[in-house]
Amino acid sequence: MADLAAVKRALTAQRIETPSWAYGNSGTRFKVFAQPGVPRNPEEKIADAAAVHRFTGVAPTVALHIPWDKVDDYAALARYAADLGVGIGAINTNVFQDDDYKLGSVTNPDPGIRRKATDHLLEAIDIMDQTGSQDLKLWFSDGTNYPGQDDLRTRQDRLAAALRETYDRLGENQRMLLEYKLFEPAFYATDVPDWGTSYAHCIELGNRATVCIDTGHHAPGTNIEFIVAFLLRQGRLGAFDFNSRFYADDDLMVGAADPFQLFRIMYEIVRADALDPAYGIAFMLDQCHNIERKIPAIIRSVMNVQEATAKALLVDRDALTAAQNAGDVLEANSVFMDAYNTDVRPLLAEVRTDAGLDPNPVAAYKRSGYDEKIIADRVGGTQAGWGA
Ligand code: AOS
Ligand code: ZN
Ligand code: ZN
Repeated sequence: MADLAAVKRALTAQRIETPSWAYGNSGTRFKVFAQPGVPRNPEEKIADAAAVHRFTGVAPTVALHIPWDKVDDYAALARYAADLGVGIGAINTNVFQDDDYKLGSVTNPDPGIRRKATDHLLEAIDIMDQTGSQDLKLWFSDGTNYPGQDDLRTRQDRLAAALRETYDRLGENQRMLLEYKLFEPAFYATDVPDWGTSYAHCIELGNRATVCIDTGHHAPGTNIEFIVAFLLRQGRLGAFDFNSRFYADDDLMVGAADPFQLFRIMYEIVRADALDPAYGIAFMLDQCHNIERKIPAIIRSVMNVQEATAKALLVDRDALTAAQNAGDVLEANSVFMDAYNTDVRPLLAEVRTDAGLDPNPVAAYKRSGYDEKIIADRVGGTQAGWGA
């Protein structure tokens, strides 16, 4: 049996980072459905993240995206966040929304454009120095649409050069998180398409370069928990971008489409003792809430991660190992499924009550009046940047 007191301690210590862009308007390339009360500036996005933290108790940091969250004084922005009880987390870069990047950013055939893209990555590190952020998150939309369009191997050389320059500028306590994505917006070949490519570049760079797994960035049917287990074993798993998908990079609420997959991923985390924040994995959300209210959706997402984690912590590891070693396939599977099929909601309600929180964060948010207040106060909220 899992030790319940230890399970509760682990759930209390768990940390989940929310993304600033999830609070703003977003949509698909077909339509952005603007919502009332969305943030008009980075400060208001941070205020919404602070609201999520107030009701969940486990989301004390918010990731920024440059230039969507551009301000004059980042140190002041970090102080503003601290006053609201949250910190600034990863700094996300953007080398995908400029006409110059049509043929790529750091892999572009034009050295001038490569310089511009790399300078943006370096600028993001300057911002990290001011916000106290430890993580630089890189996602490149670079790739090609047609066979022969550009030289696949040379593009890897250009990528490696930009990553090297960026990595070398990182401070002692800063890390690089290199995200991969199989497809989109490039359709024929993506320059960082999979975990193996990201991992190989990280190995070349050094210890502070790690892989970021966005759960929506794989081919259908990919065994993501295997990737998690492999990277943990190699010490190269730096972060997650959690979300869920039915078809492509849907960015839906994590745990909504496939809660069993999320459980299997969290089991590998628990198995490696990597849940504790001290281990260093950044558990981030990367989501867009196009048709639902954003703050309760983010609260719901945080709760989904907590539920998957609680189930993973409840796996009877001794019984599982015994069944595995005995080659008892059915028993091993049944031990695993017993944990998944446990209703952990009462346990999480208890954890929240013990922490002085409402046991039902979504209901508490709805009762709080925050939603009505932002709708009344904020007129003309902005778009996060996606679906423009
Ligand atoms: C894009 O598909 C990726 O998921 C990135 O993580 C992206 O940069 C992020 O959604 C916004 O910064
Ligand atoms: Zn992502
Ligand atoms: Zn994505």
